Amino acid sequence: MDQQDPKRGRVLPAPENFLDPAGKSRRRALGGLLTGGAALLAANSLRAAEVPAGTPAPTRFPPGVPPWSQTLGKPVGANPYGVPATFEGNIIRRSSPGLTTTTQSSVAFTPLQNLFGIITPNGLHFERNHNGRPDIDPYQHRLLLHGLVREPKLYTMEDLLRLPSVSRIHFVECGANSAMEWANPSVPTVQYTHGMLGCSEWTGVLLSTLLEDAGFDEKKAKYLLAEGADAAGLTRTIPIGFALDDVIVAYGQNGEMLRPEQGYPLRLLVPGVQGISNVKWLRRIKVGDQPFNTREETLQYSDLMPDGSSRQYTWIQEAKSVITSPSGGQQLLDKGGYFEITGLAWSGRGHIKRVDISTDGGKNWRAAKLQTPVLEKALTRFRADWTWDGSPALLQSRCIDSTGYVQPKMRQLREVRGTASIYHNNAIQTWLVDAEGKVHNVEV
Ligand SMILES: Nc1nc2c(c(=O)[nH]1)N[C@H]1C(S)=C(S)[C@@H](COP(=O)(O)O)O[C@H]1N2
Ligand SMILES: [Mo]
Repeated sequence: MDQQDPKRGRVLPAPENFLDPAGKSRRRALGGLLTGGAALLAANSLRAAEVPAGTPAPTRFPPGVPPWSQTLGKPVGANPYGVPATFEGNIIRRSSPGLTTTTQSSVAFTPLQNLFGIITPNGLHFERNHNGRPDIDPYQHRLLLHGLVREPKLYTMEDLLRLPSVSRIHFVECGANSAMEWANPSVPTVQYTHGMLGCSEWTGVLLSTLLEDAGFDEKKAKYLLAEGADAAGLTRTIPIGFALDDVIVAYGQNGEMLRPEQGYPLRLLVPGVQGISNVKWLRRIKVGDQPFNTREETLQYSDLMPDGSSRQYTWIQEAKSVITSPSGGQQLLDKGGYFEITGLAWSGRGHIKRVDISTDGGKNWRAAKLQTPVLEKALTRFRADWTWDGSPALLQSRCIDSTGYVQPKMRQLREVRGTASIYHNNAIQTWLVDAEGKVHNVEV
């Protein structure tokens, strides 16, 4: 592989301003390895492991016959459950220090800057819990379906695994994603601005299948209550329209059982709807005729408007996009030349129709290429070629979804929503590439 290949390795990864102690020791370990010929690795394979300051510029391969070409390799089966290469050990979920007062009611963000394509690897899917992560024995877990039904049902996991299944690719985005950015740009990297976002192939039973199985009251049923088996007993109201459309009672995530962090052994997957409604560790669904007005839809998860009123039941995640590379905290490796701009777009209302890119803060726009297939309520990867002239540039992406909705500027969103909001910030993100090639979170 030639490090001069313009498509690869022209962007250095973000410095880890927010590393936890474990991350720091990992960084030191990598720092020790990334010297001499290993700098090539830094240039080629990585938007990955961190390259320490002072690492020499990449030299052309080969440096000689490296040690790994001179010995017998590890046995097949050395890793019965595979893990990423040691050199990729710095690509991890991260918590933002000081953001939450406990580590149980907290969040760890997806490293969007390091990922390719549209699927979030299971070990890197963001994790947001209100009361810590329970460890559930699937043999003892039950799902109760009751309320306005002909016959209440109690399902075991075996029961659910025997029913007709679907597998669909959908994003999950926390309603509070980008919440820190309402007043001004405040966090340095895309991991923290947009990393409460993941996209997986979810497998399970359509909720409509279960509702029919229990004989729900088609005339009276208007809303469902979904409840988690964590000690938070987290509950959310789901309109029956969503439930009969595309909601999945999911047990699978990217081909394997759900990870404990994502709700093992069972979660609700409500495509396009804010994260909180995707109830994890799902244990109960009650069919009712009116909204349930739980704590998580009154005290929390409502939007305080400038006139003092409060928007309630704002389910849908509107169209949003962000450039993931180059992005905040990264360093461009050359002072000019070819770079690929790439990022993600998504809409809770349908699919992404177009993504436009600007490199001058929104004065001029051109269409990016969309990775196909473009899926409903899923992440869509976009890419655009960019030849940087070496002067400061303001990178933005703006998406349009299948309903014709155009992603707003921060200023437009604030005019309607004020600055007291937490949830549903889907504004255009700006990254400033300064003359040194350093990338910063800014607003224009
Ligand atoms: N039972 C339960 N479900 C839950 C939560 C929780 O704390 N308990 N957190 C919610 C929130 S706020 C979000 S954003 C999503 C996050 O899903 P993830 O952790 O799989 O990324 O789960 C939702 N489902
Ligand atoms: Mo959330």
